[in-house]
Amino acid sequence: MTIQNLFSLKYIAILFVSLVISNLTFAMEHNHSMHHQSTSLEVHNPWVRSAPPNAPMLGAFMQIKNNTNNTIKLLSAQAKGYQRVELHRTLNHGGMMKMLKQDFMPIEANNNLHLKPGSWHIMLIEPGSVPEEGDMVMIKLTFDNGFTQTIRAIVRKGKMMMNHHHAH
Ligand SMILES: [Cu+2]
Repeated sequence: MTIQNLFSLKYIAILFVSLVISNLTFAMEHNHSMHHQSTSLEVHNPWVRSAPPNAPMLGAFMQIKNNTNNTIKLLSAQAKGYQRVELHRTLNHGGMMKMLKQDFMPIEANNNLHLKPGSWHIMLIEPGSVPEEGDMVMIKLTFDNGFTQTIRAIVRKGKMMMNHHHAH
């Protein structure tokens, strides 16, 4: 084998390796841009139901979308200006609608959890002052995958059993 042949072999090898690397880089960049298009969790239409100025608590509602292949749990919610924030679910107990405190809210893989009146909700308890219609309430959500998100929920009117008969 001549020196020239050896050089060209080396050149081909380098060319091959650099092709593989550029393909890898492309794949990584591609994944990266995909990640930006759909985040693992999305929160849509957050709102707080308006209440009288002396209300001891307010309900917060939203849709949480899980774009991953695993169930994600909402572990807690926090809001400044409230003594306590709890995760609640309203359930029918022998004809009586009861609110029960939950340790977490499960958001199933590739699915939506709809927080709405008469169902899952976030309970904002003992407000320093009750917000008015049109106000924004900042709520920080903490999930079990380490993800946190602070959302701005608008205060607006809502019927007690809004969308109750709407099938999902
Ligand atoms: Cu409640």
